[in-house]
Amino acid sequence: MSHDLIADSVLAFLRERDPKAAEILAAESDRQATTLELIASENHASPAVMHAMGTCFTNKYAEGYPGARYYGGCAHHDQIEDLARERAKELFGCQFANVQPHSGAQANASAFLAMLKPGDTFCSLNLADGGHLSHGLKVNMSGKWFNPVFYPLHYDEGHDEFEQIDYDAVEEVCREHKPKLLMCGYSAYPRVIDFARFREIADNCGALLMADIAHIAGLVAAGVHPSPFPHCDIVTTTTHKTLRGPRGGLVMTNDPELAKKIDRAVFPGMQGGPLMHVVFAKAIAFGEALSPEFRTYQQQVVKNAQALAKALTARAYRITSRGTDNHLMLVDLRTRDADLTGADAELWLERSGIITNKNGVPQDPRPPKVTSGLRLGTPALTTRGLTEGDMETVADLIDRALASKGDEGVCAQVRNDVAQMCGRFPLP
Ligand code: DSN
Repeated sequence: MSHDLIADSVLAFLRERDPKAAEILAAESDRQATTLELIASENHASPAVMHAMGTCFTNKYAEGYPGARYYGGCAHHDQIEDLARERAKELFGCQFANVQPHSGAQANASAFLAMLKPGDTFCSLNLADGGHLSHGLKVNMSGKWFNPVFYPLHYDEGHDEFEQIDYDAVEEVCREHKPKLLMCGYSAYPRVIDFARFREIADNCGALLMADIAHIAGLVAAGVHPSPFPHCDIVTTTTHKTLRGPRGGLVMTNDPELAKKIDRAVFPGMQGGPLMHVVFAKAIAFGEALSPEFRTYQQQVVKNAQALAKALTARAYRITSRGTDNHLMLVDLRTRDADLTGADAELWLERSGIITNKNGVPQDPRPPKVTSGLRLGTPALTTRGLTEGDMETVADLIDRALASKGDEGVCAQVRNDVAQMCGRFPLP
C-alpha cells in the first residue's frame, strides 16, 4: 500500500492509538494515490494545507471576530484570521472578506440572510442547467424560504451560443419578476461568465448582484477567468475546489454596509464558533494561491480541460456548449452510445480507477439519479502534474472502460493502467 498523503510517522502514531480508524485512513490515502480524480469540484490540497488542519487551532472557541471575541485566549486566533482575511482580499482584489463560513452552501445562506427577507424573489440558474442546490432548489432552504425564478440557457442547437447563458432571456426574466437579487456563478457550467453584462441587467431591474464562484475561484484568483469584482455586490466561494485549500467557504464584498450585514449573517446568524484550524489552513492556502506557480497551475488546468474535451470529442462523445473555457466539461454520453447513462458510466469508471460524477446535461430527459452525462474536471489531475499530452491517455482509459460496458476484465486492465499512470504522477 502507498500512503502518499500522510507522513508514515503520523500513520504509525494513529495505528498505535486507534488501529481500526487508522486502517480506514490508510485505505483512503491509498485510494487517492492510485486513482485518477476527475470530479470537477475536488482537488489534492498541499501537505501544508492538510497539516494545518491537524493543529491545535482546532481546540479553541473563537466566536465573534478579531478584536471582538466572546471567549478569552483568542490572541493567536485574531492574528491568523486577520492574516487569512488580508490574503483573501489581496487574492480577489476586494475590500472585505469573511473567512468563517464552514462551506460554500453556508456562505450562500449567509449571503441570503444578509440581503433578503423570507419570501423575497431572487433570480438564478436552475440546478438542472448547471446551477447549485443552494441557488433555489425546492428542497433547499434557498428554495423553501425564498422565491426563486430561473433564467434559461440557449437551448436551440442552431444558436452560436448553444447551451450557454441566454443573457437577453436573463434580462426578460428580471424585467418580469423584479428580483431583489440576481445570481450568477455555477456548479456545472463550462463557459466564461460575463459579470459586466450581469451588472447591467441587475442595474436595469434594481437587483443586487451575487456571484458564487465556488468552482472557478482558483481561475479567478490567478486571472485565468475574469473577476466578479468590481461588478458584483457579494461574491461567495468555497476554498477547496480549484482554489485548492481546505474544505470551507468565504464571502467577499466591496460595500462596507453589506460587509457589516455579512458579518452578522455568518455569526451569529448562521454559525456559532468558527473552525479555526480550517481558518488557519485557509490562510496558508491563500498564501499559496498568491504565488506565481499558482497562476501557471491554473493556466494548465484550463489547457488540460480543453485537451480532454478535444480528445473525448474525437471519440464521439458530445461536449455540451461545444467546449470549455474553464476547468470542467459536461460530457453527453448518448452520442457515443445511446443507451449509456451517467449512472452506469460513473460506476464503470470507478471500477476502472477513474473517479467522476454523473451529471444531467441541459434538457436531460433522464432523471438526476440516472442522467445522460458526466461532469469531468481537471484541477486534481493537473495538481498531479498531468499535461495536455496526457489527456489523450486519460480519454483513452475512459473510453476503454465505457466501451466495455463495465466488463470486469477490461475494467481490471484499465485499473492497472490507471495505477501505473498514478505511479508516474505522484500526489504532492
Ligand atoms: N458539490 C459541489 C460540486 O460538486 O460542484 C458543489 O457544492
